[in-house]
Amino acid sequence: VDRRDGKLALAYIYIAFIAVLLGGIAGLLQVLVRAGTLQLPSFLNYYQVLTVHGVLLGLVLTTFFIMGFQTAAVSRTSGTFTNKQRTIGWIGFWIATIGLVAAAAMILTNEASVLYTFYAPLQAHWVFYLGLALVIVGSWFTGLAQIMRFVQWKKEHKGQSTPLLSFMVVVNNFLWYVATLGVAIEVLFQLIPWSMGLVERVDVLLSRTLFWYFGHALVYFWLLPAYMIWYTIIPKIIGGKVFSDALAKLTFMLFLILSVPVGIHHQYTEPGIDPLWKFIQAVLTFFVVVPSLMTAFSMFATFELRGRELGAKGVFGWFKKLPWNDSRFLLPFIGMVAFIPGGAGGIVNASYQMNELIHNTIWVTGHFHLTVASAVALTFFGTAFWLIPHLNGRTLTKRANSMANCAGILWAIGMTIMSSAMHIAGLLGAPRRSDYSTYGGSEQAAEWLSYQIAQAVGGSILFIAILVITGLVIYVGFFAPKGEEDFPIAEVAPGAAKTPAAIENFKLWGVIMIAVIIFAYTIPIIDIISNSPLGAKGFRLW
Ligand code: HAS
Repeated sequence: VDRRDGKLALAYIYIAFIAVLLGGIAGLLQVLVRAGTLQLPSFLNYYQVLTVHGVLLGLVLTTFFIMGFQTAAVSRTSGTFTNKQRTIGWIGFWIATIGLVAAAAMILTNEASVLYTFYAPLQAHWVFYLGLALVIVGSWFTGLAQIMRFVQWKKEHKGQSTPLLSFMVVVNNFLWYVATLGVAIEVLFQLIPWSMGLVERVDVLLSRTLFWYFGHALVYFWLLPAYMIWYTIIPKIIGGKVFSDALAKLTFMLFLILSVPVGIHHQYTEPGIDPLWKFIQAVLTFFVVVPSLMTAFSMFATFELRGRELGAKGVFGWFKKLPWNDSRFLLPFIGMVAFIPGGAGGIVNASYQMNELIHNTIWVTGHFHLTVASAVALTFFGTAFWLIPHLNGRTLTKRANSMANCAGILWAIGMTIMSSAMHIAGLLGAPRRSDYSTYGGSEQAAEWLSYQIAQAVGGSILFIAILVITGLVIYVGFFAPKGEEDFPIAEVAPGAAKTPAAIENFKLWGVIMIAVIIFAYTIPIIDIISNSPLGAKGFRLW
C-alpha cells in the first residue's frame, strides 16, 4: 500500500484502538458493578459507563477500523488513490473525528447516557446526536473515495473481473449508505429537533423502527470486513487460494439485498407493528443466514483443499496442517469458531416464538459478544498486528506474534466464560442493561448472581487481553524494527469457474435491494405513522 494512503488508513486504525482501550476499561467496570463487587464513584453512573462501552466498541472501534482497513484494501487491490480521492478520504476522517470528540464530550459530561442504540424515549443533548451524525457523514466521504478508486480501476480494465477485495469493499459501502439513511432520518427529523426543544414529543415506535432499519444492517457492516479477511487474506496466509471468486461475490451481493429488510426482528415484542410484518421479516432473517452458511462452506473448502495439498488424509486431517503459530491466522480462526455458536444463537433470536424467551435478557449480550466482540473483533485484531507494520514500514516480530497469539487465547478463554454465563443467566431470566440488584431479595434474582460473578471473571480476563492488545498496537505502531511486512492477498484457485457478469452487476442487485426494502418496510411505516398517538405530528420533518 502506498505510504500516503497508508497514513489515512493508520489515522483511522489508531483511533479505533484508543476506543478499544477506553471501551475495555468501561467494560471491566460494568462486569464488576453487575457482580456486586464494585460501586461506581458518585460522579459516574452505570448507564453512562454502559454508553461509553457500547459507543466506543460498538460504533467507534468498528467504524474507524473498517474505514482504515477498507482504504488500505482498495489501495492494495485497485491501486494507489489519486490526490483528489485521498483528499476526500481525509475530509471524511476529520469530519468523523470532530463528530467523535463532540459525542464523547457529551457522554463524559453525562449529557448522553442513552446507550449505543440511542433511540427515543431516552434523550441526549443534541450535540451528541450531531456528533454521531458527523461520524456517519465522515464515513460516507471516505467510503466514497474507496468507491471512486474502484470505479477508476474498472474504467482502466474494461471487461475484466474486478479485484475481489475491492469489490467487497464497494458492496459494504453501498450497504452502509442505504442502512445509514434510516438513522439519518431519525436523528435529523426526530432526535435533534426534540432534544433542542423545537418539538415537544416524538413517536417512540417510529424512532425505534428507523433505528433498527439501520441497526441490523449495521451488524453486517461490521461482519463483512471480517468476511473480506476470511475470504481473501486467510487463504494466502495458510498458503492456499480463494475457493471461488463467484461464490464470494455472490455472498456479498446476498448481504447487500438482505441485510436491511430484517430490522423488525429486534421489535417482535413491540405493539404497533402488525404480526404479519414481523413474521415476514422473520422469514427474511432466515434468508440472510444463507450467505453466512455459504461462507462457512467456503472456509471449510479452503482449509480442506490446502490440507490435502499438504498431504492431509481423512475428513479432518486438514486441521493439523493449519499454521497454528501464526497470529495472522490464529486470531481470525478463533473468531470463526466463536461465530458458530454466535450464529446459532442468532437463529434462536430470529425465531419469532423463541425470541420471547430471550428478548431483553442478557442472553442477547452473550450473543453479540460472540459475534461482533469475537468473530469480528478478533479478526480485526489479528489483522491490525500485521497491517499496521505493513502501513508504517515496520515488521511483526516473532515475539510480537507470540504475544498476539497469547492475547487471542486469553480472549477465547475470557469470552467463553463470560458469554456462556451470559447465555445461561439470560435463559434464567436475567435482564440485560441493568445495574446490580437483588430485586427485593427475589429468589429468581438470587439464581443469577453466580453467573454474574462468572461474567466478572471472564470480563477481567478479557481486560487483560485488551492490555496486551494495546501494548502490541503501540509496539508495532512505533517501536517494532523497520522493515517490510507483507499484505497477503490470495489468488483465485485455478479450477474455479469464471464469475458470471450478472453477479457483479451493481445496478441489478441495487434494484432488487430497493424492491425488497420497499416491500418489507412500506406498510409497517405507514401503519406506524397513521396510528401514531401524535397523529401526523408523530413524524415531524422540522
Ligand atoms: Fe444478531 C441481536 C439475529 C448475526 C450482532 N445481534 C443482536 C445484537 C447485536 C447483534 C449487537 O433475530 C443486539 C442489538 C441490541 O443491542 O439490541 N444475528 C441474528 C441472526 C444472525 C445474527 C439471525 N448479530 C449477528 C452478527 C452480529 C450480530 C454477525 C455482529 C457482527 N441478532 C439477531 C436477533 C437479535 C439480534 C433476532 C435481536 C434479539 C432481541 O430480541 O433483542 C445471523 O446472521 C447469524 C448467521 C451466522 C451463522 C454462522 C456461520 C458460521 C461461520 C463460521 C465458520 C467457521 C469455520 C471454522 C470455517 C449461521 C461463517 C471452523 C473450524 C472448526 C474447528 C469447527
